[in-house]
Amino acid sequence: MNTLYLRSAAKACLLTAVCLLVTHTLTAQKGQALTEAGAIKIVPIVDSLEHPWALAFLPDGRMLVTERPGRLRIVAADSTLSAPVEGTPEVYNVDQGGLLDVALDPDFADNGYIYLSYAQMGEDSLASTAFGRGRWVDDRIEDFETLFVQEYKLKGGKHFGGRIEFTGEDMLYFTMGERYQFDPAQDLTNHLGTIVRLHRDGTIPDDNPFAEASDSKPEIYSYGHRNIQAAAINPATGILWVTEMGPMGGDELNQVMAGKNYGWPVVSWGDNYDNTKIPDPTTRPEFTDAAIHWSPTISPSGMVFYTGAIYEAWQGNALIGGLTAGGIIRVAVDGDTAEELERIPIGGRVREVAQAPDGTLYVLTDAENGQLFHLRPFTEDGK
Ligand SMILES: [Ca+2]
Repeated sequence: MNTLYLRSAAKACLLTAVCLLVTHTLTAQKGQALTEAGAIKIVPIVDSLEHPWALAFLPDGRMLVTERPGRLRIVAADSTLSAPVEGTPEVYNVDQGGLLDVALDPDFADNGYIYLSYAQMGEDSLASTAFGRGRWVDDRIEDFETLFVQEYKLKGGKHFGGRIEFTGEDMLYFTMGERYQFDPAQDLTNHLGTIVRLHRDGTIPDDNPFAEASDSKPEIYSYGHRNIQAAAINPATGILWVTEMGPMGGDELNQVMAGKNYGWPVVSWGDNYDNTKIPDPTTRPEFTDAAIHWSPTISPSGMVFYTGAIYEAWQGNALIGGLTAGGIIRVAVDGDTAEELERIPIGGRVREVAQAPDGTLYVLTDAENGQLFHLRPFTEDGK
């Protein structure tokens, strides 16, 4: 081996080390991330949100943000936060329960409807997931009406699910958890661990998969789910995709098909918290298996299929928030298969990911002192 070779090898090694160091520094540095769509700026625009859960964009450019203890706030264009909006429902603010999703009706410009999902308290401190809608009038909600209540109500504050997603056909999907009850997710006589499909006024579509079955809830669209806190329609197919929190490991990304059983708690790619094994989904082909499963867990919450012009490399991809992942997981979806492509670190527990009308992204982090971040390209002068 000659000296020249050694010297060039050492130089290459040094360059690689420097490159790695630079890449790592950029990726980890506060306020920015290096992604396959280039370097992006991560700008905190609102602090002091108490466990924010969901956000939606008003047509005038302002945003609505839910805080789990039961408050709906307006974020103005200058990032100021409003007092709590009047007219929201009472919520069961215990553990994972509270005010959850917010969504504008696809015909909001004509009808002014805003939908809210929440954990609803019943008698004897029993709770279940519910959603309803009211009209947006002068920055408050009028005549809020509950449209759907999960059966049945239970003690405890776990696994409410709670995402609302509109179809292109005057309907919506509402995702729920199994309230940490396990077996009822396989029982079609209740709504635990299910996704329901309803008309926007809460009535039940005639062509739901169990609409004619005598021993099933006619609202149910799919079942055998654990806790679904992210949902988005793939614009390429019009089909719903959801994530599911697994037990110890085994978080899932699923394409949702009418009448299918997704296996919980009979099968899972994770194990129980008491270390008992759960059979793998491949042992029971009658259940629909996940397109992706994650161990260790990412704790998925919040999801959007990116359709903006700003990040061309991400177009058509699912961007999924991760609480324990501490960032966004970018996933390519092709037919009923999916593949993770990259992770974008945010530096907090990501509860919600939303695409703004201008193609930039907004992210909420879940904490007692949660934040709203704006993800945008750097300006030309590097800001
Ligand atoms: Ca499953």
